[in-house]
Amino acid sequence: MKAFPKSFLWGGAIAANQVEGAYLEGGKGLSTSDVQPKGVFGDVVERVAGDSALKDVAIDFYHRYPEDIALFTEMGFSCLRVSIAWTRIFPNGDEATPNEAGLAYYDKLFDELAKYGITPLVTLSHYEMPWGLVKQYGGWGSRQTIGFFERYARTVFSRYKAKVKLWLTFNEINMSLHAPMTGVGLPENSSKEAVYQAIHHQLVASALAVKACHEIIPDGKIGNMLLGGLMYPLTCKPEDVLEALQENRSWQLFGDVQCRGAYPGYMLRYFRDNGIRIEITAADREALASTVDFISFSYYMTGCVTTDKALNQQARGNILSMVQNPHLASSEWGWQIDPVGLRTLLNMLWDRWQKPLFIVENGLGAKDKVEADGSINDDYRIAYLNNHLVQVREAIDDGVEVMGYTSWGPIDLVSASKAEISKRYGFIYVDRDDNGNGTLARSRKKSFYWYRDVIASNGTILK
Ligand code: BGP
Repeated sequence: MKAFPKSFLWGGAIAANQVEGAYLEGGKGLSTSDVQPKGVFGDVVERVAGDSALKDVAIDFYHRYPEDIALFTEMGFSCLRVSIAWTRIFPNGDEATPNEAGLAYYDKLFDELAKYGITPLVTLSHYEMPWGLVKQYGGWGSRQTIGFFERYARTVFSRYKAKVKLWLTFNEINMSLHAPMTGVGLPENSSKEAVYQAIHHQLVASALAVKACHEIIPDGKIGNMLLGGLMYPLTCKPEDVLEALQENRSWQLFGDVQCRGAYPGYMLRYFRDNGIRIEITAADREALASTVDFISFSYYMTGCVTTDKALNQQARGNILSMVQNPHLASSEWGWQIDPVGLRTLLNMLWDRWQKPLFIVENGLGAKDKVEADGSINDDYRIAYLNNHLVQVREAIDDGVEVMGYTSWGPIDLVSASKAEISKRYGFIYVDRDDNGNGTLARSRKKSFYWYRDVIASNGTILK
């Protein structure tokens, strides 16, 4: 009978810069997210006294986490994916010693999770890095940033080794190709060579974090995190099929390096063909040999590619550009909804790397309507999640090893792409609008009760 394994982790995923707020409290430094008030593709706007942005307060998780974790517990979460804001620990990024107030904050957060038996899954860097490192060193363009990151990773591994056993290195590491400021701290108009060099530094840093985690937390596990950007050929024309293969390799590259410990031949050819010269030292090669224990990824949509320019009507997700699939419907934000694609992707990743998989983001961003009696009937969200989870169960039945599922944004939060809150993902509604108005009060949507029942039944009520 098709079923989720007993050990399957159920929960939700959030990121510090999209929920915490308190952007200057507890000695925190400015991050790239703090200077991109309009989201990951937005311009950099230097902060000046008296200015404000939606993310400065976000949903005030920094202060309200006990209430929110109690609500997650009510839904039966066994896992919560969070990220540590690097700038709470090293405000400028290059300090010799960490900021104790920042370390103490995450101690309290992890203790709160432990109180309810919720396993934390912690991302070291989710769409933010110290702005100080960008300004003074050129972000990941500088080799020195590898050392700063390793110091940060070793600091948090040592501090939380008894509390956190599951870690992720960089959120959607492949997105740097599309949003270089958010990904690697480089200006949007940077050359391909500069971006790939910065990505190389980040891949080395990721591998050094894997090594450090294994040394410091022998019973821990550390994974990578990919934006699972599955692309289909628009037609069966051989050129389209080849195009899809290459497009998928543009993100699989990251997994290939992180799972196999070296650059694949197709990438070396890409560098050669495009005149891209990357400095890869002998020490880098040695570092890359530390490979991840498991693979995590986000999944929201799929897209198509073709070599036919006339058919190139662009559809856009938050990160990737793609051609529309005539067989799929789209969300209000134009993301093409494809539950079956999740089964395909899980099988594809399993076949390719043979490492356990963790779906650490999936969900539907939608506008919710609060009824006069305060209820929110988000049947569209329930349908989206149900249909995707059914395909996860199919993949498990196919023999794919899946560790767990954390839906994106179990509580409404500030979106990454546009920095708006009206694009809601939550089971829990937060009373705040795009202009920052609202009480920040939390309330349960219809999907809250549905997800609670899914978890309680370990997925058997899915249809
Ligand atoms: C992923 C990011 C998340 C999250 C999600 C939804 O790419 O890892 O941080 O925000 O997308 O995207 P958005 O917030 O733009 O709707």
